[in-house]
Amino acid sequence: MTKTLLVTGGCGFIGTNFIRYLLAKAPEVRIINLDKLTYAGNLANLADVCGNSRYRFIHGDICDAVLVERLFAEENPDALVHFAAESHVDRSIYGPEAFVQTNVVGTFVLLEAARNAWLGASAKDSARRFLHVSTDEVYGSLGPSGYFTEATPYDPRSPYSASKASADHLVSAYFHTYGLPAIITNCSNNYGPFQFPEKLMPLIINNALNGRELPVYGDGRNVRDWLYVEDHCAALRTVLSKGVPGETYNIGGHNEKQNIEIVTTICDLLDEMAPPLSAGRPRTTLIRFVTDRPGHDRRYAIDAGKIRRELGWRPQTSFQEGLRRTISWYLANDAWLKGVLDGTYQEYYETLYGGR
Ligand code: NAD
Ligand code: TDX
Repeated sequence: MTKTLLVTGGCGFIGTNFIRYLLAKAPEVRIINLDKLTYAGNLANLADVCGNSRYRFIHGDICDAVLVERLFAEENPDALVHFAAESHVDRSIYGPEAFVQTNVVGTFVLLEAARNAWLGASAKDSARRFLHVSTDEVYGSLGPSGYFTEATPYDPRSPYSASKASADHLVSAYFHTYGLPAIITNCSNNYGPFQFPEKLMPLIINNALNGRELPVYGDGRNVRDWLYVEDHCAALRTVLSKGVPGETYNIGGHNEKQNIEIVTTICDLLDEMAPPLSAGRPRTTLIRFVTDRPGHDRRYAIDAGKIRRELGWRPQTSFQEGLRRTISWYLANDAWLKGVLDGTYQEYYETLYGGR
């Protein structure tokens, strides 16, 4: 039986990978993709699937309640997978308003539309799902040891993570108050194809390819837990089919790395895989330590034991393999990279890194 999924933010990094993953692996699924096409959304990511009868694109804003309600009435989706967000921490520091608007108000609009459309279906019995894709950043910052579990209290530190935490609380409230069959996932740092070059990995790949400085914040010893994006897509598919409404699932790679290690590994791989810099200069010589990000969380690490035990998901891609695949993708998709590095990006880069 065909299932209709309403996906929000499907033209961004994870949404694109998720849609491509489902179109390839889940023939029973039909996807409606609602995306505003902000700077982070790129229609070209899905150009090759736009003729697929299992795919429909709608250009629009999740904050537009009339549009969202019309889509629920027209398409009668079985599930919603909510990716749409302002997602970059540094941008939230310089301009928090859009984060509150899309991440909090937008999520509220979707919740209201789902509640109205699915009214009467009890959370226990309904096959509907409101899958809210969130982040480990809602838990705040860890010291040198320990892990975030689903029971870790929320302690967001940036406008981005505060807006995601607010959205998570609203989703949870709609489960408890109205019985909306909602599930929340909190995932660690993703990497892979189609990631916009404001995030650490693609920014470093792009700069290192072009012989530009590689900005590392603070002492470079902040730790992130890196997960290959396809493993995240598989986890979300598992949660959609087996997850229990009202539950939260942490998703992580058990793959903690200091930022400086990420940057030097990318440099070494590019020296091996890409044309050399002039005079064979190693790319690590481009590294520059710059002023730290305000409120920079020191360490994130996920305990993904619950999703492993209860739903049987675990990551499949080793870090070495994932990083090689990511770098190969950027090398093979030079035109994509050039396409997103327009004047607006140069302005952003200058504002953020100019005087640093
Ligand atoms: P992204 O910034 O690459 O993409 C966001 C997408 O949402 C873009 O296509 C954009 O056009 C769209 N969008 C933004 N505002 C919108 C609006 N008002 N209406 C409709 N569409 C809108 O983000 P991403 O990295 O793909 O992240 C997707 C989701 O996963 C986000 O909710 C993010 O918080 C969460 N997440 C990301 C990571 C990560 O490492 N990237 C990790 C954990 C959780
Ligand atoms: O130029 C840089 N230099 C640098 O040292 C950039 C862009 C980042 N960094 C550091 C900051 C972080 O410690 O690298 C680490 C990773 O930074 P980002 O790629 O900006 O990711 P992060 O802030 O960890 O947040 C990401 O993971 C959780 C995503 O952007 C979020 O959307 C997700 O929720």
